[in-house]
Amino acid sequence: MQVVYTPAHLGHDITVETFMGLSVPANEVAERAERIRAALESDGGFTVSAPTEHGDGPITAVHDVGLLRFLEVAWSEMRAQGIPRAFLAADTYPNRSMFEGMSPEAVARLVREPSHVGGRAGFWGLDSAAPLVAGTYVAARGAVDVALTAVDLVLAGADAAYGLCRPPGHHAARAMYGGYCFFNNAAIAAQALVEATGERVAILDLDFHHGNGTQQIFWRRGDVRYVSIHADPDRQYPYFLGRVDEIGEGDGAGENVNIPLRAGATNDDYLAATDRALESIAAVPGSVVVVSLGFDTYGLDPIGDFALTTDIYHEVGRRVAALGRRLIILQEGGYHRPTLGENARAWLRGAEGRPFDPRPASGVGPDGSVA
Ligand code: Q9C
Ligand code: ZN
Repeated sequence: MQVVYTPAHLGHDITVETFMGLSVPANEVAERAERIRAALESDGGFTVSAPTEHGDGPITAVHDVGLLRFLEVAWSEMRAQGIPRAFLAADTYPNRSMFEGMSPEAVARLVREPSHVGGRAGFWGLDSAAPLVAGTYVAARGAVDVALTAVDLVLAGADAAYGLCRPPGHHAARAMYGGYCFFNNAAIAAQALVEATGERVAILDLDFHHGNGTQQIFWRRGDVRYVSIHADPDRQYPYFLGRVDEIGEGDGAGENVNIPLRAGATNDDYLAATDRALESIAAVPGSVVVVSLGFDTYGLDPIGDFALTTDIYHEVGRRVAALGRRLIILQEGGYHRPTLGENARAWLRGAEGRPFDPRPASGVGPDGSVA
């Protein structure tokens, strides 16, 4: 399988994130993508290539141009405003109750992006878990180009392509970044596929977290079906979206399918959910599926609470490929660094119909024990 990767992600070299008001070691670090690249290179069955530049057009096809412009200048703005922080995080977020009683028209007219960069980050941001550093914008643009180049490979005839996107994307909405995500790589890819093929496109989101951004972008769209398996938002980020009764509206009514799972969800729970998700995708016409692939469903993931093992990723990849549709597979989350490479190798080999040949992953045994 062809893999698209760019070292541009290395510029998003974050070391800490904010969690409930405290600085903690960052989860979404550069080592993640390097582990996956190294594992795929050592497999011998993958060819890694660089993305090509696709410009602003595909980004503003799904994102507010204001978000693009903010992310482009946020770092230099922070410096220009004399704020000597190691990373940019918001000061104040516009909680929806701040505007209670105001008509939607009044909110649109009166509430605007401030000039203070801590206010601007609150205006465009969802949470404090997406620290922005000097190289973030270039890295996020690189991840978009990785996704779009994977789309190009499939449109040129490949059955499947894997985009090693970093930073990830599925929490980023039309006019919002957050949850380690800046641009929604999968949504941008799906939109490009709709435009190129004229067909309906499905997005299968297998990250541990609900892809609130992708859901938001296609909420009213009848041409893109979003199907997601994730932790119940009652107990996990993003908390405010991801429930079963979110089915879409207007042309999109019935096109949004959320499958929330309990804490401790097992391989069997996950395979049952996968089959339901695949049934929903098989029910709509179309020849391409964008997969938002996360390994934070893994049993040892530091921020997830499912119990999946490496071998199940091989089976999930196999079942997704058995849909018989072309696949654009894009990396989202997954934070247990020692096993990321093996989990990716297992999934992608499954999707190609190749057997999995487990290798010890950096001293971590198949049961998760650390040597
Ligand atoms: N204690 C993705 O997986 N909250 N994003 C983390 C950790 C933010 C996850 C809290 C999680 C965002 C792409
Ligand atoms: Zn996640």
